[in-house]
Amino acid sequence: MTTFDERDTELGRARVRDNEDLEAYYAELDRLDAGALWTVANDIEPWEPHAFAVPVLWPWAELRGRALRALDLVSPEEAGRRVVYLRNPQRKDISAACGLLFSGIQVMRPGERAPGHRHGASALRFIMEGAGGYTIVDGHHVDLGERDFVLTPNGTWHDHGVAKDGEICLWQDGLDIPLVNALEANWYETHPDDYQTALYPDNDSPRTFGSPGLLPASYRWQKSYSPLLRYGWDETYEALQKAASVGHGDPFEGVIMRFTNPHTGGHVMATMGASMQMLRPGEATKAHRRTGNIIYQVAKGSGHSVIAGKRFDWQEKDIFCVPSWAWREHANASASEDACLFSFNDFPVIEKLAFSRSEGLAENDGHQYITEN
Ligand code: 1HN
Repeated sequence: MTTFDERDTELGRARVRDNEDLEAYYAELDRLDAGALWTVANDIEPWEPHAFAVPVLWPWAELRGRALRALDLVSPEEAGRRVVYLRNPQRKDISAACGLLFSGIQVMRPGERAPGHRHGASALRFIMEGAGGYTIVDGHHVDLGERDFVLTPNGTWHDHGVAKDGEICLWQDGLDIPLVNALEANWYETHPDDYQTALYPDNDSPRTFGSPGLLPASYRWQKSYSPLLRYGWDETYEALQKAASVGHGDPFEGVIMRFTNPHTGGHVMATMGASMQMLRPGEATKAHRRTGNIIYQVAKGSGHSVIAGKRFDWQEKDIFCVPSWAWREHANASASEDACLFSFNDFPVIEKLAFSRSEGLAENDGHQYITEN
């Protein structure tokens, strides 16, 4: 786990050397299902936030065809959800893509429906390809278009489908499943009618809550998640462009907008947040690091990110992750077009538990040295 650090010789760190008496003592404690803290203290108290996950880029050029093959191999009824999940090589045991976040690619063909269910985990979706997709969340029917961002918060019934005259749809599913399982709080129910029936007019959620700066005056919202279930790409992209036009920007992120619960201004769900950022033509950000895990999807354009000293080149629809506390910086490859990155994260949890910490890189004009290719 934690490797030896020269600071471990400092007073206040465990530095007991083994001897025969101690070994006999440890064996006695072991038989009692106990142990001496100083044998594990340095491992369980890292000097800095320690991420298990490593940075990974999943290229869409490789993934897309594999996801499509699942169309002929399993039905949504057999599979429950026809999803190819993205597995961090260091998080195989918990099926996580990064930190305690899950990511997968779901694929559905026209006329298909995935049965309704609900669970303790929350989910979000970022639509990658296809027209005619929809989801029903607690009776609210929401149409899904490319690059839309959609919520299915914890405990809500959800099922998805694609209209008969639609296209094959592919989207990224982001879930907090590994987090909820780590907290031993997950549960699962199938819908009593197999599939939900819409209980409200189509798209009532975005139509009621999706107008900037406006909320129904009489509405009272008590839930832990946003009443706005879909954030459309056109409005999101326009918001970034407008902010950029008046010089808004961040040296570490470019122009970045956080998806918010319009009722509170806070994160969209209790456990997961999400953002869209724009790297202006030719823009390269400076490196910083922070606690919390992030999974990115390239919404538009191409470029590269340097993560923990390693360069990852990305194209539209590639997915990549940045583990907690890894240095990261992003660059747009184009001098004439902007590039946009969608991302989701565990920041609501980090913030609620008061674990937020961040810093910019001071050396080398704020850029990492590339140490690994
Ligand atoms: C789930 O419920 C969906 O509802 C997708 O579409 C992916 C991955 C793990 C656990 C539950 C969905 C999922 C999931």
